[in-house]
Amino acid sequence: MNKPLKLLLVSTPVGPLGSGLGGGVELTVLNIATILRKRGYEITIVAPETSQLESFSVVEIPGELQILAQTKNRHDPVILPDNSVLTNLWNYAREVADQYDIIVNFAYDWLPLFLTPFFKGKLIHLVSMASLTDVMDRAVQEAIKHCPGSIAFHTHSQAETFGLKAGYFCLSNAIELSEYHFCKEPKNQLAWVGRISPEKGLEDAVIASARTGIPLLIMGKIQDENYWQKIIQNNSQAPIEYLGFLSTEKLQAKLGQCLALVMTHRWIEAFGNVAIEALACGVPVISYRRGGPTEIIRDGVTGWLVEPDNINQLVNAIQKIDKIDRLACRQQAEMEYSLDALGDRIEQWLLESTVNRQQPTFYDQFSRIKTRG
Ligand code: HBI
Repeated sequence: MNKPLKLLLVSTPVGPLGSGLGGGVELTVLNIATILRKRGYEITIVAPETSQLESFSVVEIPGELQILAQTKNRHDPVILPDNSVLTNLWNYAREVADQYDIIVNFAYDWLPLFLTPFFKGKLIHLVSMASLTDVMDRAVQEAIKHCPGSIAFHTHSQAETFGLKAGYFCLSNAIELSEYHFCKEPKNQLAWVGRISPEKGLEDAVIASARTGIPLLIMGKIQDENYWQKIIQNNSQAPIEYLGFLSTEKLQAKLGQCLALVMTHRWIEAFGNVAIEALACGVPVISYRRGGPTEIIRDGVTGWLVEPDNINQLVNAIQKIDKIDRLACRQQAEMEYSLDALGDRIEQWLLESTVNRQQPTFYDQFSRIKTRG
């Protein structure tokens, strides 16, 4: 029996796990850790102090949190605060590296990407957002050059924003499907879910709600208060209801009762977790044809893709939403976005990321997985 592979997962430096500051990455770390532990890997997670992650013990690292990358400008230099938790995380990873077979980075930051060749091909990265800054673009491209197979994205459209057409692994994403329940008969209402911030384009969904007269349930954290106030002032007649930032259990209960989820993002979504949460509840997705959702939604089968920023087309799609079979939406989620489906893709990535390394024991281990079938 081969010894189980040991993996070190290094989390985002923007906040402790469980704080919500890490956004979608927190759920991604939990889902990947859960499915790999279930498949016999030994998982250790290292993250900023006070992190908590369900049934996982976390190695907690002190230090100043990192600035959010999406607040940076494209040509900004790399900025590291004094006693940076990011540098402390990677000092720790260096100290323990010999105890692990693979180190997986989840931070969207220059430092770990730059360090890829320093870890002799053991370090791989899941890049969590589309291209935002020149320094990160270059660091991603250099990591691929030095260590082929070391970079994974959620979608091809996300990879394209880094100028990449090949040389990376496409992981998609997943959710714990057992937490989402199929709803056959929706109410006459629409859903919009996400951080309330300009790049998410909420105003278009609100206008579409006003034009169709169909109430819009809005769920998510208000990240930009001025932006939110402006939407309310400019659309006082729109039938909208703000429900706040909900737990997965409450979110899926509300989302499931909607005719459709409307996605109106201005930026290139790396993936669009809310789209697979909707599909899992049997809710069709109407989205701008932009970024990750274009690789999730089957146009005309599990939702509608419309011309970006075109509110008329949003309205047309809403008015023909009954052409979409809600069961087909749930079935797509079960086929492609279960933790098991993600587990297969992760193991494929781990295998491909090590194929360039001369470590025969590695191959034995993977051949065991491959033969398990
Ligand atoms: N910013 N600097 C930095 N590092 C991250 O890891 C990071 C971020 N902003 C947002 C973020 N991670 C996650 O919320 C998204 O990747 C989902």
